[in-house]
Formats: sequence, C-alpha cells, structure tokens
Amino acid sequence: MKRLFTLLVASLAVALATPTSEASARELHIVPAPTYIDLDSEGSYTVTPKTTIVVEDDAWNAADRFAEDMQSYYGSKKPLRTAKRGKGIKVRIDRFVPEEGYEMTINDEGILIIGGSEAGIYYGLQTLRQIIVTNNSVVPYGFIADEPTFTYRGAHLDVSRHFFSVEDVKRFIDIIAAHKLNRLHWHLTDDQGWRIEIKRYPELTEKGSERKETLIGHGLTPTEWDGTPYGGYYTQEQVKEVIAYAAERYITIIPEIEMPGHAQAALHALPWLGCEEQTVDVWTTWGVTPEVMCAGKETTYTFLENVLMEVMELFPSELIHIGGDECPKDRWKECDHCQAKMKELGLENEEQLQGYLVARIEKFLNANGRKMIGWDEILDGGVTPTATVMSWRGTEGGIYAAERGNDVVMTPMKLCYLNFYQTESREGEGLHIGGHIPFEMIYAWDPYEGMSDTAKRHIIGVQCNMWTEYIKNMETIETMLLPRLAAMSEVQWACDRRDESTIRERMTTLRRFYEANGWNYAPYYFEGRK
Ligand code: TNX
Repeated sequence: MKRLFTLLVASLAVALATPTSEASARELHIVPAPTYIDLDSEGSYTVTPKTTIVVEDDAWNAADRFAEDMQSYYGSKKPLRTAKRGKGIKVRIDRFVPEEGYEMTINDEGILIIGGSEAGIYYGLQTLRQIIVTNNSVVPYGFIADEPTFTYRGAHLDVSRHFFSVEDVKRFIDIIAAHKLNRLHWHLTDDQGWRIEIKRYPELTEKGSERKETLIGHGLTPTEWDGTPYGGYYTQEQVKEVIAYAAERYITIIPEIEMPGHAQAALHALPWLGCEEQTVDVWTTWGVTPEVMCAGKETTYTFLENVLMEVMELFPSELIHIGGDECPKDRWKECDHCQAKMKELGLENEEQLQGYLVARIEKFLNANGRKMIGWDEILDGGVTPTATVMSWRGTEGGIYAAERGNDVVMTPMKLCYLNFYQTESREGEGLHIGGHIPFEMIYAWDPYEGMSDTAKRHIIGVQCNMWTEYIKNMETIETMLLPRLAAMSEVQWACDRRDESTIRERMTTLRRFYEANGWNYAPYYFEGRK
C-alpha cells in the first residue's frame, strides 16, 4: 500500500511538471558521482512517456530495462517505446569509451548515450533515470562522462540464516543495480539452512533446508528459542530465473557453497560428511559450530565435486565462492581419517589440511574453466597464487595476498558489514548483531590504504555484506542497505572523485529517488544521527 502511494505521488509530480518547471534544477545530483559533468547555461530536454529510445547497436536489453523502470515511474501510462530509428534518447556502443563507462550528450537533438558496452549504456541510463525521477523529467543540456573505479562492485546476501524469496532477491538486485553494482555474492549454504536444490543429493534440501526453531534474542547469550520450524530453498529452476534476472541488469551472481566449516545443515542431511557420522541438527544458534565436514575421507571430496559440478552448470560466473571461513579443527584433531590423511600427505597441522582441501577444490574448479574465491582464512593454510581472496577479518589479509600477486576483494568487517548498527546510540534500530558503521564511515574509507602500488593493482574491487542472523524480512534488509549502499557505491564506482562537500546534498536528492521507487531506507543519516 505504501509503495502504491509513493508511486501515485511520483506520477502526480510528473503530471504537474512542465518542461520549464521552476522546480527543476540546473545542478545535477547523482550518486555515485560521474567523472565529469558540464552543463550548458540554458536549455533542457524533457523526457515524457512518449519519448522514443532509439537503439542503434545491439543494446535492446539495456533499453528495455530502462523503459520498464520508467513505466513504473510514469505509472499507468504507456512505457517508452524502443525503435531502430528516430529522435529521442539515442543509445550507441563505441569501443573507445571505457568498457562499463558512458558519455551522455543532451542538446536540442535529444539525449545521446554512448556506452563502451551494453553495460555502459545501462549505467548511462541509470544516471538518466536518477535525473528524470528527481528533476521533474527535465534533463539540462550538457555533457556527462563516467566510468567505474573498480571492475568488481559487489553486494553479498546471506539467505541461509533467514530465507529470502525469489521476489525479494529480485528486489535486492534492482536496488544494487540502480547503484551501479555488478556482482551479487549469493551466500546459499550455512549451518542454519541449505538453500539450493542439488539433484544428486536431494536430502540437502529435503532435510537440510529446515531447522526446528530459531533463537530468540541475542546469540551471544542464547537462552530462548521460538519453537517454530523455519525453512525454505530455491529449486534449480528458480536459481536460473534469478541468474537471468541479474544478468539482464548486468550483474553476475557468484554462488557460495561453504566448506569445510559452516556446513552443519549439510551434515544433518548427510551424516557421512562429518568425521564421526554423528547426527546433528540443522543449527538453531548463531555463531561458529565445531561440526564441520571431514577433510580426511575421500567421500567428502567426491561430494564437494558433485555439488560444485551442478553449481557450475547453473551459474555462468567465472568466480565460484567456496567459503573457507571459520572452520574449527577440534573434530579433525580427533578424527582417524583426518589424521591418516595428514600423515599420508606429510602435513604438520590441521591448518595445512584445510589448505590441502582448498587447493584441491581450486584445482577442480580450474579444470572446469572456473576460478576460486574464498574468505581470507584460505590464506591460513597456505594459499595458491591463483586464488582470489575476500578480505573480511580486516584489510591485512587482503594486503598480504595482493602483495603476493593474488587478486583481492576488499570487504573488511569494520566498514563493509551492513548488518551492523548504523548509530552509536542504536536507538530505534531494533536488535542487530553489533558493531557500528554509520554512512560517513564508509564514505571516508580508502580501500587502498596502507598498500604498495603492486598491491593496489590486485585489488579488483570492494563488496558490502548482508548477514541475516537478525534480519528476518526484506523491509529490514532495505533499511540496513539504504542509504549506506550509496556511500559504498561511491567507494566502488567513484573512489577517486568522492566529494565530502556535495555528498549530503546529493543524498537529499537520492532520497527522493528511493521514495519514488518505494524502497525502504533508514532515516539516521538524513537526521544527522551517526
Ligand atoms: C562472520 S564474514 C561470518 C558470518 C557471520 C558474520 C556476522 C564471515 C566469512 N563469516 O558467518 O554471519 O560474521 O556478521
């Protein structure tokens, strides 16, 4: 209902606006900031539902997406028409423009967007969408050039601790795409639920996708559970649908299958995955469990390869995430299989055994034309030179790996965990895991801090993470994401051109864009609370 209302208000605002509307500004407020904006002193082009999008090169998808976004903005009116010839908003591809970049010229001929690729056109159209929605459909004459800082601009979504429907994930994709992100790291498996159908092992979702109940209150001091079974999973058909939806928005989905830790849900479904084959429940508590996969038995490796095979058939992403984080070694220390394996391989300790498992899985992925990415614990057991490292425990691991020539995605917990509180007082925020990351802190972050030039070249990007132990629904995801995602997108897309002096004003405008889209956002930044 609220969404419908904002839509109505937005379309009313459009209906009332005239091309010369006083309310439209000559200054453009865009987030993330374009590289260059030069506006003429007068003249403007007004986009209406009758405006045609002229598609000169094969960029129909980008044009269709824009028409669709505009349809929801213009309400019940007919969407913008796409055509091969004519006047209006023209889109064209030119390889001289940077790959994901674009150049936009607005003059009395109309609007011309030249992208370095179809994705570049899409990003140009996203910029145009922000202008249309927040400036009464009036686009001032001038020129805009833009390109991203990082090639990997990610957001992570945990669907294990709480499950999010296909519709929710699509909405998440819509929001991150509008901020010009291009990677969704989909955290599909964990101790509290296995969420992706694997045909070879139906037990994973039949048994592993449901837990008996969920913890009430904070996980550090668990005393109470809700007594209500909780579950959910995606069929392979649904997974394909989400992958295609993301691809239409130039987002690659990187699937994560956690191993050898954070796997208690899998152990519940298939007890032979554990060292002792003891029965364990799908976990009902948050944190780090000692119940992990056995790294000594060959059956574990066969299982992992079979699962990854199906995952690779579904996901076209070159990078496949294998987790690798927070794997206690207590069970391995007492396991005959693990100890025998270590002896056979001449390994000195259990960390090295994890190193062996990770390297072996990497080889398997490489043999199938893919690349492995894992949390920075994969460094602990000795990492191969070809693995991509996701630095979360801080930036040190990432810097170390980048110095050695590994590709790195920076996602340090203290700056990138959007499941953390947004204000110091926590007032009105509800129950969350902890931490404190206000908008300003993200905005001020230099992901290259403390790095040599060699290391800098290996930082492929930056990612924010949405862990969902305490986040039960999409509305809360949105208020944790927005507006902090805007600060994150400036780091990811406009790292070199962030401007403290204009961000607050630009955010005040972006807030109207959020409202027009019916997206929930947190009020704190706008209230000056941090
Ligand atoms: C650490 S980040 C985890 C997750 C938790 C998160 C909570 C990482 C690789 N592991 O399992 O959900 O903290 O903020």
